[in-house]
Amino acid sequence: MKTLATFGWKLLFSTVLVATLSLTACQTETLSGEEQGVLTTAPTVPAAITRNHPTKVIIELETTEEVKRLADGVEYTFWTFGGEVPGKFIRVREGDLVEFHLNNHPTSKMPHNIDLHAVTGPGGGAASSFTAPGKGTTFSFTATNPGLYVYHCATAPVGMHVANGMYGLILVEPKEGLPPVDKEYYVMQSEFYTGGQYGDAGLQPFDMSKALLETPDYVVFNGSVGSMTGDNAITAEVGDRIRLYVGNGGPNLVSSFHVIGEIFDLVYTEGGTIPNQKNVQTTLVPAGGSAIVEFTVDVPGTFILVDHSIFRAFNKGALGMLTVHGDENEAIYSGLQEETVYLPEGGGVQEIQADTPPAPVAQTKQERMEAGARVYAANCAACHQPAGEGISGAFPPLAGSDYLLDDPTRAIGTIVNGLSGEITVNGETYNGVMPGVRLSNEDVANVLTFVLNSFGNSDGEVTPADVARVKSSH
Ligand code: HEC
Ligand SMILES: [Cu+2]
Repeated sequence: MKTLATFGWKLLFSTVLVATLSLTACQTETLSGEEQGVLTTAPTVPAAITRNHPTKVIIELETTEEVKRLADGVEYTFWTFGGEVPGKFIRVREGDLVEFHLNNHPTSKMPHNIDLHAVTGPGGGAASSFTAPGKGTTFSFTATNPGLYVYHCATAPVGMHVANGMYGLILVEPKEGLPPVDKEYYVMQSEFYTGGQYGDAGLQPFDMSKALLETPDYVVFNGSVGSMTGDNAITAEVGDRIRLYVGNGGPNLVSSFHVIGEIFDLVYTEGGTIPNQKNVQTTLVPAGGSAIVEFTVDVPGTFILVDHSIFRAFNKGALGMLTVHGDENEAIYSGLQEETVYLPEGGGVQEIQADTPPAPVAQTKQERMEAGARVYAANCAACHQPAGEGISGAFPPLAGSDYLLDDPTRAIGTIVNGLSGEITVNGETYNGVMPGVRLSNEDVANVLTFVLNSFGNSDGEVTPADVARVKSSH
């Protein structure tokens, strides 16, 4: 009897539960109002949506073709959504009706269209948005599925349109919104395939054969080398919770996204809506895909964003910075506590191979300076820092270095042969190892001339003949 009664109650209870659930599922929110979508340029993200109902959102996006900076001294004809690479960040709410206007600037040479992975329909919108130069097209879609989606151009040859910069992100916020955080940023990785090699100066053409082989010269965050470093770094305060919307435009490579010195507390794998993994070091971001990562910054400093396919980070440009300001927390991170000398047998000065091809011959001091700036950026800045300021205790400064300016000829030997053992620069003692950098006489002359006349230094010129003399006297 008792069993039967319990069973009866359970039955009643589950019937009520099922009825309630199906009622919620059937409730479709009604669309009301209309607004203009606010689009932002990376690394900025539009503000979170506060509406509690879907609306009609009008999005206007313009495609352009323009020459912009890919790296220092290197230019590229980018094809863009909104004038920048990556394209503008679009943010709508689940259930919104999006009226999409794609306008192709009259100066474009190519037609373009848009495939938004957030669209359910042929070509993700591409079938309805083929837009010739000087024309505009309109189509509408309902943002049925929440998530972080890539959009890209899908005009033939598709690979070339994507390789030239035509991609961006659209976030469809779930109805219930995303948990609030202190800072949100937009980071998108992609590759460039250029006629010349990494660092080769001038306007670089697209190289189809490298694209087919999937061997890019550049792998970058937010469209260019250095777009997120130094003064362009993204920032936060100690204690902030940070959410990064990470996309990968490809066209070919998968990104192993990692932040040096941080652990992702939460990852929405592949840009879906379930925060399905905690405590992640590196997350995969597929080509044409995304990920949302969240973490709290506990200590101040510079945290480096990389594709952990590490040559891409340190040799092809896939490196960004997050600068965190605030008070130290020595319990979480002590900083250096002790340094001792460790000299195993067989250790010695090593050599690193420079990755710049022989530069064209510089005639004037001005040409030497320009060529030298590129050699510096590619071979010296990683240690001595972009403005030659060095890093106290590790890499001596070249800016105002009394050691260097006392004897510039000695510096030729330093570059060619490397340097180790104790030296004093501007009163501070250094005892590090600088590997010899394998550069042509021309490049050594150029980089030294550049250093001797930059960063506040203002003296001297070194010629290839000077370098040859030092090499032969060795
Ligand atoms: C891998 C890091 C690294 C790279 C790359 C590097 N250096 Fe150095 N450099 C050092 C270190 C470390 C020292 C100090 C060595 C010592 O303590 O004996 C040094 C010392 C020097 C000095 C003498 C000290 C001073 O401040 O005047 C000069 C000049 C110099 N480097 C120039 C260059 C130039 C030019 C390049 C690029 C062609 C370059 N270095 C690349 C690490 C590096
Ligand atoms: Cu296109």
